Amino acid sequence: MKLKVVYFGASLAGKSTNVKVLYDKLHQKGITKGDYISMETDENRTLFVEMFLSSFNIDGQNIEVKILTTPGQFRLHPLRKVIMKGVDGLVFVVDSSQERENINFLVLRETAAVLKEQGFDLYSLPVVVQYNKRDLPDATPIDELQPVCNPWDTEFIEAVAVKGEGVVETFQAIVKKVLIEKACAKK
Ligand SMILES: Nc1nc2c(ncn2[C@@H]2O[C@H](COP(=O)(O)OP(=O)(O)OP(=O)(O)O)[C@@H](O)[C@H]2O)c(=O)[nH]1
Ligand SMILES: [Mg+2]
Repeated sequence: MKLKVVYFGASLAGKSTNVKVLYDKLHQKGITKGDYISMETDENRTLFVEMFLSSFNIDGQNIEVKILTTPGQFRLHPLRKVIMKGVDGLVFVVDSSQERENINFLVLRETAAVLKEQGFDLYSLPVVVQYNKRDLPDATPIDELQPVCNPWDTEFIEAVAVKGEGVVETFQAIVKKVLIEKACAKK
């Protein structure tokens, strides 16, 4: 079974950090397939996409998950459409710093529009919300973030992606959600 999971979120929210750390951790466990592919600008900003494959067996069935990030910068908007094509599940990486609160919301709205153009409803897809940068001294309280950043009222995970905290947990949560969704769709 092949699955596609896309990490989206505001520019500098920590999407690339998540996916890099995740690759290293899954690679150590021997459940990656091929290399980590990345295209960055000079300032380490995502220019096009990062991606890798994770491949593992559950009860004799092979599951192959393609993990991608979207570029957060608004000028790269058209690329997001390509990346979202055929997506099975999403991780919304939220920047917890106070000054980014509005930007998180704008990205949510814009992502819903991008998906709509492709016949997907953001609010019906399996999603996990990750509140990243919880180490920041000005991190917005979760109670304040929830009404803005979690309209699904879905599972959320607190993370400090730079330290690897919450990264694998987020991945496990979204894969579980997608697999449950697929199992229900078969019935
Ligand atoms: N304090 C703190 N900084 C973080 C955390 N996660 C990521 N960062 C930092 O935030 C900055 C942006 O991280 P990236 O992973 O490049 O962000 P991005 O979402 O991929 O950004 P774009 O590619 O521009 O969309 C980097 O300097 C990271 O080191 C975290 O948990 N805490
Ligand atoms: Mg990036």
